[in-house]
Amino acid sequence: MNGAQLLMKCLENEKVETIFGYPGGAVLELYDKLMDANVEHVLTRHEQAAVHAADGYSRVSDKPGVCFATSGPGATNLISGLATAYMDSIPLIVITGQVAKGALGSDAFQEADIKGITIPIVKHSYLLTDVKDIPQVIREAFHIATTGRPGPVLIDVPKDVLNEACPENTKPKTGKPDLLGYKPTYEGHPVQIKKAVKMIEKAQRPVIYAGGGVKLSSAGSEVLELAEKQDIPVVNTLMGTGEFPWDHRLSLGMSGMHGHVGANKTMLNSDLIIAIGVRFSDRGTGNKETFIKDKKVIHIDIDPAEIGKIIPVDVPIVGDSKGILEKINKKINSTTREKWLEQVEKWYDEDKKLYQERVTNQANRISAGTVLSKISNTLKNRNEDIIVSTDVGQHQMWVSLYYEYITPGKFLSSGGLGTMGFGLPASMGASFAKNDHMVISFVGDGGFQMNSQELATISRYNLPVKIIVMNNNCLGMVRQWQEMFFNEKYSSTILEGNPDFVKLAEAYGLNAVRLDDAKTMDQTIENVLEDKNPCLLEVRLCTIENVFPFVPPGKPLNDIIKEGK
Ligand SMILES: Cc1ncc(C[n+]2csc(CCOP(=O)(O)OP(=O)(O)O)c2C)c(N)n1
Repeated sequence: MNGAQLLMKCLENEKVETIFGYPGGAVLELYDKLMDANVEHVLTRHEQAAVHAADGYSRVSDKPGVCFATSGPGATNLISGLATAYMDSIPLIVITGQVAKGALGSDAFQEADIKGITIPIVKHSYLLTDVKDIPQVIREAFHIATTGRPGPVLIDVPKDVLNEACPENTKPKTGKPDLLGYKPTYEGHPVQIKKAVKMIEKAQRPVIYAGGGVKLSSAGSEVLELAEKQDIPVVNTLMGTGEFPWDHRLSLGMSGMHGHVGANKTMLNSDLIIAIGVRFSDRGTGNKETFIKDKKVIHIDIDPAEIGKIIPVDVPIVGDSKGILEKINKKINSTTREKWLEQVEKWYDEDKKLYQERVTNQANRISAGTVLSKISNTLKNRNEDIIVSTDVGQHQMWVSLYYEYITPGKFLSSGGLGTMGFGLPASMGASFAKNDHMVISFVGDGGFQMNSQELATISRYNLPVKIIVMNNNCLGMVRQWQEMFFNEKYSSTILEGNPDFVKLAEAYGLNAVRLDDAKTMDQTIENVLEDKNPCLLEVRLCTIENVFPFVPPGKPLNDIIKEGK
């Protein structure tokens, strides 16, 4: 048995079923042995797409995504995907080929120090220089990627290590590796938990702020129990989307720069923020001083480095959100908060009215609001598991504002890095993980073209992905900032020379249709959603349609621009 065979055996031992990747010289031996292993390999058309697909696979399953690439350019094409996964705490195992050990550091053909390059954007990394270490490194990598705060782990393997014969009887490792200095905390300190219970019971205007950590720890039902027991409204970050029932009386939706007015006002006027698995990103907090003024903060997070990083915290609880909330829920009394909720409801209704009016006023034309409301309303009447993904830009924010029907663990978006080009390959990966689910992939015309070559992969595997290209013929979000903050100087944001997206999809063998007439909107959308095959819907939007509400960067969350000109 050689290194490549042993590596594949170790991956089988970790129950890996699907690997996304792209071959090359340094991984020829690995790809040779991959064909004999009990693992499906998905050949994407670009390494960036492979790593985003592995990421999408991981986001909707309880497994880390796995990705292969060759040395040099193959490895460097993974960088955006690694950084995306790192920022959103997504567990990945990324295996890159490397030049032979003897050539390391010699600027050999296709040599890049990928371990060095990626140090700030991985949870951990290895240069695997001894075939004997393969079982230990693979076991450790899976352990590190999936425990504590999850994240991507990179393993760089020189090609001679893949070819080398292993000592007899070398076997994959099982069990929990004992790693010096790596002991994630899960339990939460009992004294802090007690303090949190008291603080919540004493609060007059508490709000729960639920982030991506709620999804990662599957703590949705515990958040729900706490909210109901204590009658606390729930606001989510972009990464927390879908974890709290969207139609619950206590649900306020997303807060922050493009958050709901009701959610933002509730956050600012609360006297206690119960932050669960959030990292207080600038997009969420707006002006930090105003954000925390006159309020206490309880922060539950598995990563101690997050506590106090951005804002001061009164009760820090380090550990797994689910277990900690279970303990809080056991200890805490039930109560009702009529006065606070009456006020919150007023803000919420005011906000809702604004949206409903906007959608009603736009009923005769194709707008983000009308299209997304129509898709959301059609799908919520079906009893179906649906995965929703977005790319980055205006359409991403429109989805979070108008598309209501998102269920736990079924929302994919690049929240932290905001990586254009993420959406299409991520939805592809999600479709491999959950092949019985419909996957809806909302993309802008800009971001779509960053990885549109993956239409080939979608077509090849006949993945039931519905690609909704929100085509406004521009880099909408950047154009909006130029309109609002740069005196309408539209520098390089109009996408002249876009292809015919319908023809492009058809060229890859996909069904495709264009929506450019409001009269046909309902029927066109219904037809697309009925289609069991992969298909693309191009939605022709007006270039000047902007996203509102909008809290300008660095401003307090109540400094809200509700409508455009
Ligand atoms: C890889 C990458 N490059 C640049 C940006 C900066 N950026 C953020 S949003 C945006 C515009 C996106 O345009 P489009 O994909 O058409 O979506 P829209 O905003 O129009 O919905 C750009 C260029 C980014 N987020 N990611």
